[in-house]
Amino acid sequence: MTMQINSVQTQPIDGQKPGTSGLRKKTHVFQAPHFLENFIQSIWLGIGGAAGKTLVLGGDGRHFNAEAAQVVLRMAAAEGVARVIVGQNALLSTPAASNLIRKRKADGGIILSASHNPGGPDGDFGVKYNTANGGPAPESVTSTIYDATRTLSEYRIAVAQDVDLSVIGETRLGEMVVDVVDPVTDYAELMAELFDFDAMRAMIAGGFTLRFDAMHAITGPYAKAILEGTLGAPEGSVINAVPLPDFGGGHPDPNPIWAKPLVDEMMGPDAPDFGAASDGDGDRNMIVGRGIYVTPSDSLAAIAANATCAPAYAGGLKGVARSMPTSRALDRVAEKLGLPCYETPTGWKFFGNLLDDGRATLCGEESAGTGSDHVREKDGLWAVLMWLNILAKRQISVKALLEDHWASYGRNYYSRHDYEGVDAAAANALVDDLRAQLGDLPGTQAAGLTIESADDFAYDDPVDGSRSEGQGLRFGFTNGARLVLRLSGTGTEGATLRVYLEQLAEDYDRDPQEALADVIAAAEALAQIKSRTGRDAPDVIT
Ligand code: G16
Repeated sequence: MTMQINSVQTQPIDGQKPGTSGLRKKTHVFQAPHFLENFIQSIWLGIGGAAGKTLVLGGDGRHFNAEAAQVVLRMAAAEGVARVIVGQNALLSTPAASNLIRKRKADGGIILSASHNPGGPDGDFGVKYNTANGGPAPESVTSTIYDATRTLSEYRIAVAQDVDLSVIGETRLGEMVVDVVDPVTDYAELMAELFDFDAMRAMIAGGFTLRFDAMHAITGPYAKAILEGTLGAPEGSVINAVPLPDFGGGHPDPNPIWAKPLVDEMMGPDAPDFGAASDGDGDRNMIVGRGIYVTPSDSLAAIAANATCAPAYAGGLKGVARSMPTSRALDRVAEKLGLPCYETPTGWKFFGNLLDDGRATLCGEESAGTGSDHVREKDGLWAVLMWLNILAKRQISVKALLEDHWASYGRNYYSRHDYEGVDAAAANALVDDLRAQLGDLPGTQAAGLTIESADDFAYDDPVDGSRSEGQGLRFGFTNGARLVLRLSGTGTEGATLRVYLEQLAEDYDRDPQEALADVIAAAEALAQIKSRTGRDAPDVIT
């Protein structure tokens, strides 16, 4: 029986411009008539048509994930997509989706997630498109998708029952094959290829204790299978392991604010040896040792310095890359190892070309993202396993490893101050006014620090020659401090002002906020953050 396909008349909907990582909106916005459908049809248009293609589909399980997946399937069937590989119950972590796209040689994939943003009816939802390399669509593709959203007049959707996504195996929606796969299996196999699971198993069998907080988000099943199942960590090592549509009411962002219970436990008297957490869709990570929190920038640098502990990286790294606001701790390691070190704009999509071109093996961001060329997304559990592999090989605690690292390389004291939900006009004015002064600032002082350089970061991709401008205001100071200001591209309410603070030092035992006091004062002097945002203090300090 041929399937009925409806052509639905529609109009462009404002606000469908993809941000740092796909399109993110309040869930109710996505649920409004035609919103999701318009965006999906625009994806088909933006990728030059989906007919005959193979796509991967999955999401982080948040509210509206299951319904949205059915819409995508019906629209894919209407478009003539040949095959959709979908995670059971429409679940896939972002790195697992990236892996499936690559492994199954799919043409691309749709990931339903607003990442670390809260979920639920009053929370956020999101849609990302990843290309055939497994990575987030580059700006050339997202801008074509956006253009399509502005002229769209019709979308096509099949009239059909929901596909049963609870059963693994192949089924059909009209002519289209729907291949329901276990979300964990292929990913777990990949991890076993990369890391020395025997050494990690032996360490855990020898009494090494760990706690992984899945924050009621997507990594629960992955962490249970790998950390408890394969590596033998006792049951209960993975906590909050059941993914929930509202993440249990929590904010699934692995940082000391939102994962406070874990950090408190790690600072307490009965702390396990190792603590970690991941976010809504499984691409971010937080690493905590007994008595010590590891900043994402330090984690990246420590991984770079010790990557050869893991079999997949034993031959050394080709190069490393970090986003511009990420601390320059990585640069110090790269210099010592004689590796190229790339500085890209915020957004994992900018690493794709460097990874594809073999210029970088390891990439990371201050926003709790670390990953390698094994997939084309940042990968939370990968970072956790990398740390465990390093600790198992070096037979050292997290604290000792970090102190050893700082003793050899010096310490880049680092912190990010976020002002969330700020009035968008005020936040834009703050940045615009500061941008207008950039040319006059070098040589002047801000709160006693002398400004050496000031610019608006622009990136020229060395692989495809594309240029991305307006990526954040950078200030270098003569005392080795650095300040970056930019507006987040992932928020859904008002604007989020991010202030990134860094101070190079040879000592390593001061409190970061104290060590950064001068550059914090300089930021205030330059940008009048308090008066312009109406805030006394940041909402989140990482
Ligand atoms: C996304 C991007 C990251 C970026 C982060 C923060 O992470 O994938 O590359 O660093 O947002 O971006 P912004 O500072 O613009 O909010 P995720 O985990 O949300 O996908």
